[in-house]
Amino acid sequence: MRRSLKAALAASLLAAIASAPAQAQQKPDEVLALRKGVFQVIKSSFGPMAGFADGKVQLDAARIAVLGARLSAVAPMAGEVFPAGSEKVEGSKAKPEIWSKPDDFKAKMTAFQTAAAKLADAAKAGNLDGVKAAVPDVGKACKACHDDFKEK
Ligand code: ASC
Repeated sequence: MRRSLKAALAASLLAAIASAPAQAQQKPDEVLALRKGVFQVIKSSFGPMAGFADGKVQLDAARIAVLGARLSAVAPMAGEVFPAGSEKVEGSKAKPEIWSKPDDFKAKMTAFQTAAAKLADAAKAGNLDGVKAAVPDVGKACKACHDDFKEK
């Protein structure tokens, strides 16, 4: 293949990828797998820190820093795994209110991300008292969203 043609094809492919709305090409089972995966990462990061704050789980500062970084890295994805058109994905506990009350959903996601970032900052600094202090707001943010937007 001619070099210029190759370059043109590569450029048009990149342009197509860049202009496609996020996840537009995802199949329903991929949407659900990613959604569940994101929340599994959140749970497996926050859960141990919540246990630590409750005195039920032993963790050292290095591990807490890893978990905090992981939580705050993936937290922004939580709002991205409910794309338009995925309202009726089979096997999901997502309530229709996610799409019918987008401002409320977004506000609760933002509150979660803010709380997660605060927890991650304390974790990164090795401030274990700060971690303990920051855990409840993250838990409340999880619950606030689940109460309104997740089926039991
Ligand atoms: C967790 C977890 C949740 C939240 C929620 C907080 O560790 O898996 O869904 O905390 O229970 O209320």
